Formats: sequence, C-alpha cells, structure tokens
Amino acid sequence: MSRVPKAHPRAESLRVRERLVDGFKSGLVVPEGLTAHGRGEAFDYILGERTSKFARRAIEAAVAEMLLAERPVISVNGNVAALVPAEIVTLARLVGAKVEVNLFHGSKKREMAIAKYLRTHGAREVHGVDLKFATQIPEVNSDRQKVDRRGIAASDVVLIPLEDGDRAEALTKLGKRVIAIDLNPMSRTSRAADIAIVDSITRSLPLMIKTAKGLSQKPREKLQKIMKKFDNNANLNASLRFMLERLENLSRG
Ligand code: PTJ
Repeated sequence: MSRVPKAHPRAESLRVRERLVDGFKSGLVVPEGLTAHGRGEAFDYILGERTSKFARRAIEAAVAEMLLAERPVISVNGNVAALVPAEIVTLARLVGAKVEVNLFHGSKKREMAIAKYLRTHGAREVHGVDLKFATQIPEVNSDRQKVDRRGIAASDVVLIPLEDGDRAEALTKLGKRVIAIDLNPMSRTSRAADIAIVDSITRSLPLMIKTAKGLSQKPREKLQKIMKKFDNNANLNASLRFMLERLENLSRG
C-alpha cells in the first residue's frame, strides 16, 4: 500500500521513488541505483515528465526490431526489476524475448533475489543466474561482462534499460543490435545504441507492450520498413532540441 497522498501534485513521481526505495530495502536495488534514478528524474523534469513524439518513434522501431529478431533478450538490473517487473515479463512474452539478469554491481545474492522477484511476477525462465551457463563478453570492465551463454551471448537483439556506456558499446562491437532506454540523450549508452528510447522506463515499458500488441499483427515487411526508417542520431538530436526548446520557453516565463 502506497504511503504517498493521492492528491499530492507529484504523486506519480513519488510513487515511483517509493518503489525504488522498497526495492532497495528488499535487496533488489543498490544505493547507486537511487542516485542513478535521481539523475534520470532531472532529465525527465526537463522532458516535462511525458513521453515525447521522438520517444514514441523509438519505441515503435524498438518493438519492430524485437519482433523481427531471432533471439531477442531483455537485460534486467536492480532498478529495472524494482520499477517494472510485471511489464518486463509481459513484453518478453509478447515479443518472444528471453529475460536475463545482468548487474553492474555484481552480487550472487542480488541476482537470485531479482530472478525470484521476476518469477513472482510471472517469469517462467530467468537467465543470468546459473554459473553453469556463464561466459564473458570482451571489452567490458565491470561485472556486466558476465553473460548467459543461452541469453545475451547468443542474442541478436538486446534491450538494455538503464545501462552503462561500456557494455552498450561492447555489445554493438559484437554485432548485436542494441536498444537502450535512457532518459539522458547525451549518454554514451544512448549514442552507442541502434535505437535509444529517451523516456522513463515506467512510461516506456507500458507503451512498448501496447505497441507490441498492435505490431505483432502486422506483416514482416511493415516492421522492416519501420526499423529501416529509424535514425538514432537524428532522433537523439531531435530529443535534445525538444529539451532545449522546453528550457527556452520556461526561461521566458
Ligand atoms: O543493479 P545494477 O548493479 O546493475 O546497477 C544499476 C545502475 C542503474 C545503478 C547502473 O546501471 C548504473 O550505474 O547506471 P548509470 O551508469 O548511472 O546509468 C543509468 C542511466 O539511466 C542514466 O543515464 C540515467 O539518466 C538513466 N535513468 C535513470 N533512471 C531512469 C533512467 N532512464 C530511464 N528511466 C528511468 N527511470
């Protein structure tokens, strides 16, 4: 039961914080996850805490890409698990993706807790927790180098929400198509990705689910067309200009 008063003008933002803090207390989220969220909130404030049309375009392209993929995988860290566990499971089912726990601040205990939490939200199989299947990807210096042979290592498309730039770059170098969700359009992750969704994960995941329901009925040619039309650099630059315009308008009062 939420402790946030319903009538509070920033109720939604406070509820999201509450989910993250609960996740921290129950061992899903690291302290650094709380600061990362604060950074995201600052960008979201500039975006007007709404999904821009540029993010919607990226969402459409991302879902098309995942539906066309042969071995798509969704990478889950502590923040992602705490904020959108059920949505991750639903999206994975709709696009036929595997779910893999992959942590920046590696910890066996937290991996297990996240996998269990995803299972209580309906996940049947969670990769990334069984050492028998663990392997490493090159050029990543953090704990994120550990991946599952059946999951990220074998994937052709990886969705990496709230990720660090190192692994995003490493995954693209490995020839994988990378989809990021990151509120910072300037981050190395957003720039390295093939598709970057500049939006809060709490809004973009429900929208991805809705989009997947619609696009899964469409022919492959239509999905290919959506994907080919998308230009990540142009879309990121447009997102930045959108933020600049908002700041300019606000500064005029
Ligand atoms: O659970 P772990 O150990 O894997 O750690 C997770 C964190 C998030 C701590 C780790 O991945 C990390 O340190 O990430 P970074 O490098 O701080 O990057 C997180 C990015 O996500 C930043 O660019 C934030 O602006 C962005 N971000 C934060 N909250 C959200 C977000 N983007 C979308 N939605 C959010 N709610």
